[in-house]
Amino acid sequence: MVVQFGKCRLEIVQGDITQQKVDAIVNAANSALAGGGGVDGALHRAAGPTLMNETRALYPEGCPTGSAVATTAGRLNAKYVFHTVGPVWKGGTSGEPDQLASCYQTCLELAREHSCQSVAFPAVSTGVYGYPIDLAASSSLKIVRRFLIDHQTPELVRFVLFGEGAYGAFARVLESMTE
Ligand code: AR6
Repeated sequence: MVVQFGKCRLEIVQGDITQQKVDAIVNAANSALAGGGGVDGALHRAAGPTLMNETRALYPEGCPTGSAVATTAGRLNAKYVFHTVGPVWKGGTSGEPDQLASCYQTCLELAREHSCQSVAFPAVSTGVYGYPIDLAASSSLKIVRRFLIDHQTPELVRFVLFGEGAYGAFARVLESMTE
């Protein structure tokens, strides 16, 4: 499903984020940038050791929740990986929505700084970190839509959702944005 905001395209697809051919792929990392399971494990495996070598050298103190840092992309079909750290879901009253929005905002700012015209995001925080998928879909799409309308860059933002459930949750929110 695709929605156009001016000259920018916001797209949702079901698939594997490691297979995307875009300027930047976003990783759902942890604050130590220590690698892990889910998207993080899959991206490190597909990219090779470059990611870990660079995060260790450039960001030895890790990355705070709600922020993001950039590395090159090793063997992935991308120029950069933006490692963002989503909030752990604690019921929704500990600042999780703002922290999640801040992940997307920071990644889109990094895309602008690095002249990236296409960015692929996973549904940050909705796996190991337990963020309810419907709430994540709503917050994530809202902040991305706002950024695209305000800045008219990057040309393409693609959410790559891992299953039908996640795709359906994002599709329902995106549909409501076109009404
Ligand atoms: N492509 C697209 N989406 C995927 C893929 C994939 N290959 N694999 C999983 N997902 P998660 P988080 C979906 O757990 O919740 C790691 O250990 C998954 O179904 O990767 O932010 C890190 O090191 C879910 O919807 O990220 C951190 O410690 C979404 O991607 C922690 O997990 C995010 O799931 C971060 O947890």
